[in-house]
Amino acid sequence: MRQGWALAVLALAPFAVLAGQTVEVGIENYKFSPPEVTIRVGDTVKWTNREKRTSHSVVFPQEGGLESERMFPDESWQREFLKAGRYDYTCGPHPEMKGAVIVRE
Ligand SMILES: [Cu+2]
Repeated sequence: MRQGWALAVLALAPFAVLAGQTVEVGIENYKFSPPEVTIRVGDTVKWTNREKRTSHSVVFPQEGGLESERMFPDESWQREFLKAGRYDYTCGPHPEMKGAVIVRE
């Protein structure tokens, strides 16, 4: 019984080590805050709309316009990044809003 438990812990440990961090980006006053984040491969960026009434999205034009769900106030959307590179993004309804995710090895 006790040995079985120890084996289960050992089996799960590698996933705990590999699990990425989650980095938060707020959206307020028609701006992404911070506008640029640097993360590592396997990390996740979580955007949260902190406006009172405006909705936003996150669009990646370099990836065929991959777009999040529309985020209404207090809603979030997240994406895990599995490849190193620079990911510029904007907001669907407000193309003047700019942000970037830099993913390092
Ligand atoms: Cu917007």
